[in-house]
Amino acid sequence: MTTPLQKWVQEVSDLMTPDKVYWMNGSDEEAKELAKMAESEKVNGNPILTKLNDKEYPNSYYHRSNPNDVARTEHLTFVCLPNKDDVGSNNIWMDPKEAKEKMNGLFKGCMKGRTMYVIPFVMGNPKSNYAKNCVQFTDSLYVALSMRIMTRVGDVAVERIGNSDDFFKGYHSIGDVNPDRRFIMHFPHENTVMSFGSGYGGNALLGKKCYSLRIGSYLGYKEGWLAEHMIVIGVEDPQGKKTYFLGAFPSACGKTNLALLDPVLKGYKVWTIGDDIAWINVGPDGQLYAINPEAGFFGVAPGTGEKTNPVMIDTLKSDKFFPTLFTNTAVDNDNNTPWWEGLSKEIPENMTEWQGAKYDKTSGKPAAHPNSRFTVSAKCCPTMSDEFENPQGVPISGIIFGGRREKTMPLVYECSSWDHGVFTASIIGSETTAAQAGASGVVRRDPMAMLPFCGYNMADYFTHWLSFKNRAKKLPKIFMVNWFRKDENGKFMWPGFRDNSRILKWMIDRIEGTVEAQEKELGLFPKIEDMDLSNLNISKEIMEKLLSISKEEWKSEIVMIEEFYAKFGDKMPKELKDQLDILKKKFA
Ligand code: SAT
Ligand code: MN
Repeated sequence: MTTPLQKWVQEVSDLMTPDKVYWMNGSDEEAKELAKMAESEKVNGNPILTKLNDKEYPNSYYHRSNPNDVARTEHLTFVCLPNKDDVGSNNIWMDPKEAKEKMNGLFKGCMKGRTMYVIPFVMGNPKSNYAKNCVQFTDSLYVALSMRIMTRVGDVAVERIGNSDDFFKGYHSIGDVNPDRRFIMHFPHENTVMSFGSGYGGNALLGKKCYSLRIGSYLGYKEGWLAEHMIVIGVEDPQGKKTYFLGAFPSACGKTNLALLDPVLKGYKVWTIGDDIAWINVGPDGQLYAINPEAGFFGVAPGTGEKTNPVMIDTLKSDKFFPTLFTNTAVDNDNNTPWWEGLSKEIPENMTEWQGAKYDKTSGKPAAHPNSRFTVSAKCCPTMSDEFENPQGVPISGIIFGGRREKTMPLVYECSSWDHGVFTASIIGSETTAAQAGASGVVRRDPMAMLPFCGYNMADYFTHWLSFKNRAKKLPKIFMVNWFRKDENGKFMWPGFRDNSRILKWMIDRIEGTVEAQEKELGLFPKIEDMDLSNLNISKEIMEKLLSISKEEWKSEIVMIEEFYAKFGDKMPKELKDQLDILKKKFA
């Protein structure tokens, strides 16, 4: 008897006409075999993978992508629900019928001369009721090996799927890596993504942003849960008590550093559960529980160093999983090790830059691409929590939202209610940095850090968030942070990094109810004497500045928020408009 899965794979291979179809089983032997093949197979004259120094970076390989394929391509990413209004102004819409015709045209015969890798995988621990069954195929060995790191690949997914047709269907071909023939099409109502023409993480590892966030958020809307672009951490206090937090930040706000934090405060420890994605359900006791559906990290290399993220450096040097991949970094030829800006102070003498040329230090250009990446298993991370595999997830006591703001946003405050928290999350904004396209220093709104990842109308998404006040019996506290406020001379006032543990401690004290807060226009603020600033050279005056609210700045902020809200039209929930009115009155 043919299962729906087998039938689907047959149909797809009839369309794409690969020379061979290979089903991945997820074993170590298989991974080693595929890596060996990737070392000998060449694309544009380069091997797909090159082995790196096994002593310093065990099990590690280097990959150089096509220079036109180094990041997500939001303008080529579509959400194809039947009804245009359901995707909202936050997505680009295409009629599903038209989108399928387009993709089938591209897919026809695209794997001639290639192997089709069929990748069955589970997002989440296969033992969890919250886990989801998925199958993606690809004609890229790099993508196949990356999927093994980022998801739970193997027969367990085939067993879970059995005779059912209810699984995520991911179509991927790298095609000819031509930006004019590159599309990432989502069909949330059919649990399907079709992606052509890119091998980059977020475009090609379909379990990640495409499924776990865009399709996931849509499923969550229909089924009563949340798929969020969030870290999940457990903070252990000196008595050994653990408090679990979620955290959402737009890019370039130190999200990964917080997920793997080594706290400066004595006796505190941060346990990592997730660095990018959280699936949040109401548990049997009415509290919110989160799992990380992924199995690895796909992180930005530049800026990762002994000072900013020592735990990640240890993770990258671990030998606990095969393989670890480095993409578009530079290579230090004397040691055959990957290198990127921020890894070491000294720039190695003899390097190959990310596009394959000899690196010229005097060029003023970075040696690694600013979006160069590592792909590494969570098994390699020394701070991974025992709770990472817990099928129930972890009970969430606090949700942290943040952005990068030179002015306006205080270091930390707590929201006064669920509605107020959802409002605060809906207005988060971040200033663009030099690493991003476009002008630096412009505030971009990015509600819940989900703007590029919400797979349906964001106004409906806000309504869904608000609904949790009726779904859950006990809700987490919501906090807003900004590590990046500057003084009149343009200097950062807060040390950030490991010192952010001081802020986590205040949040725990608030959750435990051991400290009071002061009510201000924006929410509940810390009293400076309640914050643990021991061994930190920071004046009371600076602390006051970090926590201050400027009426003038907030008046113009409110104008920007009103403009932003207007984009979502009349579907915008009343609760959020009311919150904006309340805020407006406070600064009138
Ligand atoms: O989309 S990814 O998760 O691959 C990384 C990114 O945000 O660009
Ligand atoms: Mn992300």
